[in-house]
Amino acid sequence: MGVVNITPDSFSDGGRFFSAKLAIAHARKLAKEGADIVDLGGESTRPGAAPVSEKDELARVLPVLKEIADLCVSVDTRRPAVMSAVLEAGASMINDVDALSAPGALQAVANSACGVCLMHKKGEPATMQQDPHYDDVVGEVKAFLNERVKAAQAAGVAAERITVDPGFGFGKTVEHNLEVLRRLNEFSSLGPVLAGLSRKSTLAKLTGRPVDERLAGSLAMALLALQGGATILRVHDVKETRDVISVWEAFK
Ligand code: 9MG
Repeated sequence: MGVVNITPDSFSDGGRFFSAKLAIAHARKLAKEGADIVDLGGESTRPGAAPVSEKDELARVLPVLKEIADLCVSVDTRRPAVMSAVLEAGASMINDVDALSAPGALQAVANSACGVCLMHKKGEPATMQQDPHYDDVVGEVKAFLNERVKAAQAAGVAAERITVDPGFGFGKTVEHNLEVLRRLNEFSSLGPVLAGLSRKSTLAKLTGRPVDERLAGSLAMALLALQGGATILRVHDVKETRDVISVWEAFK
């Protein structure tokens, strides 16, 4: 899954694709490099990011989606109205960092045949990195995801449409992220696992590198996630991650 942020303030690409034209070109480049899915986002979940209205989120995402609807496009959104509009416009998947918890979100997804990613996060993006605490991070994240999978199924979303994601960096310290990564295979009983570790701030803490120098760290994380059973890797550097997958598949 290749990331295309159509935001002026994304942490990982500094708003480089904040125009429909650039975002479309970037999505096509990632698909050519081997992304099976392109993940479009019109709202940054970075701590401190400026809030975006529903109208602006749609104005960012829809023109791009309409031009690349021949690709398998996932839309990263928390808003039911955005979900319905992008599914109508041809999106294949909804990637919700709120795990369909907004009123109407379960129904918006259940009314279509799309795939869905249910992600765990603790707290809200603006404050979630301020001293997050768990007694048992893997147990708590797993219990949350299990509850959300059950809620989605009860609303009419078939199990084979659901992917789960422990939400690396979303209300988790470096130690929490590493513990989840070490025990990633424990999440596979809930469904296929999506892992998003690319360029994240845990890498800043582990390597001391700024965001544009985290490729090697991101590739190491990708390999560890594959080893832990991840079936979708959400990444910025598709070409390089494809090589990691080739090596991993040959080794396996
Ligand atoms: C939108 N977004 C940013 N980071 C993410 C991650 O780790 N997983 C998913 N599913 N979405 C993410």
